[in-house]
Amino acid sequence: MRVEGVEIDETFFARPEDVDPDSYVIAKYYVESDLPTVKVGEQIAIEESIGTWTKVTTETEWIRRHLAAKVFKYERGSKGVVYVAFPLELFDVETGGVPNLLSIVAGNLFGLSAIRHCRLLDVHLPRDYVRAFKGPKFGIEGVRSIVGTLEDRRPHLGTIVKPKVGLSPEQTAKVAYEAGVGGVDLVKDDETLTNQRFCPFKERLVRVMEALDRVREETGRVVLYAANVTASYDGMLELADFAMEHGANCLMIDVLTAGFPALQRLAEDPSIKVPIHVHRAMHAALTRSRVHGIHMRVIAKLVRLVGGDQLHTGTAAGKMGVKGEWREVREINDFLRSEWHGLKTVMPVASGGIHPGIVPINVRLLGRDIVINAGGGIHGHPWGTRAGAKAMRQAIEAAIRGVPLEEYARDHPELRVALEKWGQLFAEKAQEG
Ligand code: CAP
Ligand code: MG
Repeated sequence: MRVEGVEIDETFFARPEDVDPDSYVIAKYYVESDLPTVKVGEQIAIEESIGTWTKVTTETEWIRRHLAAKVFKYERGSKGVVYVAFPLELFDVETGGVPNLLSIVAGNLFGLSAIRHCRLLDVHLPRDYVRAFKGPKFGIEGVRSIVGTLEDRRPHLGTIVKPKVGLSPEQTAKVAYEAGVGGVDLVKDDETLTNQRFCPFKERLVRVMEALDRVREETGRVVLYAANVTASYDGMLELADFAMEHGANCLMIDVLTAGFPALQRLAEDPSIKVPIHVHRAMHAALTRSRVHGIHMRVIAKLVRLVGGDQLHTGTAAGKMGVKGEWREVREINDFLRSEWHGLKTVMPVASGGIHPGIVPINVRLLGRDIVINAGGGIHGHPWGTRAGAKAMRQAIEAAIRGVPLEEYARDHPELRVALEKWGQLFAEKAQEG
């Protein structure tokens, strides 16, 4: 058949009204090519379902009828959006999980010579597919219930221990204690710190948990410690088992470098009875280009499927990302906080260059059901970590009460000093790009 002036194999083409969203995984791509987008969609459908570069004699009628993906919606011209529907039967739902899904909707297609650029913008997963996964064990409600913020629902305050590497277990525990007393709800390892010789995981875990027990005795508050178990598969399980046996109350994983099945393995392990904090190191290799790669909203969906309880999704203002991207971050956060076929929610984490001066804009643009994370913005406070944590809590209080920071700072000296040091640094990122 001819569409848009080119020949399209009708096995790989459908009308939008013939695509039932309950029976198809639907991928939305932005593409650039010398061909019309509809032809690019057909090429993706062929490569990622039953075809290859030539007709093969081994193909059967059953295969064609049941397993062919179909291009069914597209923008005219050779640049634009195209939708491809993949029959649910194409996927190994029982054992394949996310790797199989990604090998199909985000697989070979990125390297096809006929396509100059391709960005996977979104993926619709049918209810039956989503329900094959268990999702988060805790979600926002579970995390809030541990921390004790179910009632007031203020943003949580997290800190990344800094310097990101180099402190000994004892020094790390001291920083955790100071941050806890100052008012953080979460202490996390940096994504690059796991089990290095200068700070072995096991000793660090024991010491930090002791420090946070002291914080609890002194203040009555529970502070989570997201201990980074990102490692080889077996190494990760060894660290996680040790952590669970020694009183850990949260684990952390770098989901893209460790892989989605690693997160799923932790989340589905009945002996791991703590929330999982998910860092997205390396995401920008996939997400940063506007024309090529994979959009963060796809990664966010997959993290929710396989059981992350908290996920870094970006900031409205901060050191990472690009100007004006807050609308997309907000949209992802709203997805993580909304109903999705019965799976628990995920608490978004705003991180990267956050300090008190830009807390209100982040809370206003990204929503209150969030973790506001600050490393430099706490440990860089001129009066030290404890005062840094206090200043961040004061900024959060001011933000939720709607009081301008300068006004709030008049009788909150920690906040005043932080504002004097950093002012509105990075605030311009919240403007339109
Ligand atoms: C933040 C952070 C996080 C980034 C990652 C860092 O520290 O620990 O890794 O937030 O970005 O090392 O940069 P600071 P994202 O508070 O000191 O900047 O959350 O966007 O994935
Ligand atoms: Mg970091």
